[in-house]
Amino acid sequence: MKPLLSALCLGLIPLAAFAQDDGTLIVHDGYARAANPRSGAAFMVVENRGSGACMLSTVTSDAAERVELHTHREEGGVMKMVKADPIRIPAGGRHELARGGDHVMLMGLKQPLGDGDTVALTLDFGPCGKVQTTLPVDNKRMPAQGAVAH
Ligand SMILES: [Cu+2]
Repeated sequence: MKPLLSALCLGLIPLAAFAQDDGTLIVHDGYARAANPRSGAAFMVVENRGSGACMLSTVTSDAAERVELHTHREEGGVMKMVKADPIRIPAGGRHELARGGDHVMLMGLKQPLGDGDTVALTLDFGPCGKVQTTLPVDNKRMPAQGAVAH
């Protein structure tokens, strides 16, 4: 009886020790830019290194009165900016928020976004948790090739 119990314990403890889910959602290559003194947008790459899909549902920031996930959609031959549905990032996948595509919209900026400023964002992935990131403001950065202007 005793040897069997110790074998079970030895087998279970290492599993529990590895049950961590920090650092599975990575934000990189992010920056924010002004559209005008009252609004701006943030762009970044979100990587899911976890073992399950995660949904980016909302983004919050103290820098603006309202923060929304936006995307561009073609309507009647015109590219329009509309509110985006939650963005699903599969396990091992990545999602790019880029100019002309999905982006974080900052509306009602408390201060205009100047080069060298930073914007702190909280990305809410629902059951996958929240990720905080601080992005530099870069108004001079050019859109990636093929992307349309905001
Ligand atoms: Cu927008």
